[in-house]
Order: sequence, then C-alpha cells, then structure tokens
Amino acid sequence: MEETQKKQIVLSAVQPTGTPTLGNYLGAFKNWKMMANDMQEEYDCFYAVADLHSITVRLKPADLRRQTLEMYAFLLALGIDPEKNVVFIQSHVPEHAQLAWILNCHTQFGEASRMTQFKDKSEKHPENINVGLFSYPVLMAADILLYQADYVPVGDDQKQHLEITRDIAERFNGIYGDVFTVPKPFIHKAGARVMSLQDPTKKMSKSDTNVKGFISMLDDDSTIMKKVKSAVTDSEAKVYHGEGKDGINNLMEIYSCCTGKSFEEIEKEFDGKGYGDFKSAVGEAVIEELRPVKEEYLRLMGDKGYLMKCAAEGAEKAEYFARRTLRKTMKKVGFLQL
Ligand code: ATP
Ligand code: LTN
Repeated sequence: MEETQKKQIVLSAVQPTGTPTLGNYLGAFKNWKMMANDMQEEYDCFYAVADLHSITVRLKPADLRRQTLEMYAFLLALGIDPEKNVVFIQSHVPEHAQLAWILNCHTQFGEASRMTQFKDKSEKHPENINVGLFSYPVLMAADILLYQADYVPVGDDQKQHLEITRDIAERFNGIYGDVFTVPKPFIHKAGARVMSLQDPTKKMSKSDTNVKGFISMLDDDSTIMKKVKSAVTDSEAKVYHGEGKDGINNLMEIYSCCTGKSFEEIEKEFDGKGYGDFKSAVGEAVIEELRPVKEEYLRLMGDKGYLMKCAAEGAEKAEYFARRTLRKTMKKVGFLQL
C-alpha cells in the first residue's frame, strides 16, 4: 500500500465472539468487501479482528484463540485481498491499548455512561460489569483514530459509538491542535439492522441464546431454510413492507440485500402468494449469498499456516501507521520523547 496515495481511509472491526451471522454479513462485511474490492481506487482499507474488545465478556482462553483465527479467516473468505488491504488482529498492535489510555483521560464519565451498548451488556451480564465494558467505546475510538480513518463501515447499532469517537477526536483536536481525522460512519441503509428471526424487534446477534433467532454464516443449507421457514411473521399472509409487520419487513430486507430487488419488485413478485413461497425464496437467496464465503472459509481453515502468515504481515503494516499516530499524539500531550 502506497503511503503517499490520497485515498480515503476506511477502518472497521469485528469481535471474535462467535461465528458471524447474516446480520454481521449484511450490515458490515458486505460493505467492507465492496469498499476493499469494487472501490479499491478510492479507499485504503484496514479491517481488524477486535480481540481486545471481546474479553469484556468472559471467554475461555482456548475459545478466544480459536475464534480469533476463525474470524480472521472469515475476513479473507469475503474476498478481501490481504495484499492490497490491511487485515490484522487488534492485540498484535499494542498501540491500540496505548492510545486507548490517553483517550480514556479525555473522555467524560458522563458521556461514556450514556452508551446504550454498555447498558444492554450490563443487563445481560450483571455478574461481570467490568471497567473494560464501560470504556469499550474508548478503545473503539482508539482503533479508528490510530489510522486517521475517514469512514467506518458498521451496522446501525454502532452509530452511537461513532458519535462518541467523533466527540473525543474533536475535543482532542481542540486542545492540542489537529491530531486526528474526525471519522464518519458509513451505514448502508439496506441491511444496517437485520433483526432476530424469532423476535423481529431485537437485532440479530451471534450471542443470542436462541439459535433459531440468527443465521450463522456456517449453517448448512437445510438449517438456513428451516430457520427462515420458522421465522416469526404475522397472520395477514400478504407480502408488503409496512407498520406492524416487523417479521415480514425483516425478511424483505434480507431478500432485497441478497437479490438486489427493491421492495416494490418483491411485493409484485409475491402478489397473491403466501408466506410459504416467500420464505422459500428468502431461504434460497440466503443460501446462495453465503455459499461462496462458506466454501472459501472452509478452504482457508485448512491452511492455518497461510492465515498466520497473513496475520503477521497485516500486523506489521498496521503497526507502521499506528505507531506514527501514537508518536504524534504522545508528543502533543507532552510526554517526554527519548
Ligand atoms: P455480539 O452479538 O457478540 O454482541 P455483534 O455481532 O453485535 O456481537 P460485532 O461482531 O462486533 O458485534 O459486530 C460487527 C459488525 O456487524 C458491526 O459493524 C455491527 O454493527 C454489525 N452488526 C452486528 N449485528 C448486526 C445486525 N443484526 N444487523 C446489521 N449489522 C449488524
Ligand atoms: N464495537 C464494534 C466492533 C469494533 C469496531 C471497532 C467497529 C471494535 N472496534 C472499530 C468499527 C471500528 C461492534 O461492532 N460491536
């Protein structure tokens, strides 16, 4: 990657907390891939496995290790070229934790307390409300600001974390002069919030205890079809996008993302047909959408040596940029330079 190029910088990350879902794929990964591949001339992309973030919830060490490599394999399986982009594992670049400390000291307790993800996760894990969970968005801000990112492609649930990142960056720049690029969220409306198949008022989440609520990217074809067929809908038996039709709206959104069809086209396609036909079509579309990624993932998992080599190269490239920003930040704050 040419350092002198005037491309916009893109950064995003995913936690290795389990097998990614269709929500991660449609809300984030699809856009990551588009920015890294189809819009390669415009963007330099940095994508990370956020393993430091994932220990805010208690994980077994062996699971963390395995899931980190698996998530890394998923990123490459999307078709993101590790030669042309920087694909790395967060904990391999110690500057993330270092910058996070400095940013912690420039973040107000009050503003961090307002984060809805913190409130949700505290409710979910009342036995382990650790300080890391509280300062999670500050580490996320460090991830983004270290690379001077212009855009951060994420799902809708991360909007608030992007807002606090922007506030921290602006505050910091206000005190010390221009240090950080103030990043913008990149949230593609379609797929930004894929809902649970069992409770379409809640977002689809890989940590949902009810496995019927989410489609895992490794589910086999018949499991995907079964989950879609048992998705909660309504009793109207008419396919259209409307109020009070959360289940159908969600399936239409999924179908639209996988096929590129608009809601009007979908309504026409299923005019006079029941939910059974519609669900079969959605199931087929999801199966076809995930198939190539799943196949490539399984192939890559058979070559761990290659994955480790890519991770090492990614870490080296990422650190080059991260070190530069951290040095500049420390100098501005007034740390004695050697
Ligand atoms: P967890 O379920 O463990 O809390 P998560 O899947 O919500 O994790 P990440 O894995 O860190 O969180 O999310 C990675 C990316 O996927 C983020 O950009 C997030 O916004 C996006 N994402 C996650 N779930 C959905 C969803 N249901 N719809 C759209 N985007 C999503
Ligand atoms: N908090 C994010 C994951 C994440 C992230 C980031 C996203 C960690 N660091 C930096 C974008 C940029 C989530 O999706 N739960």
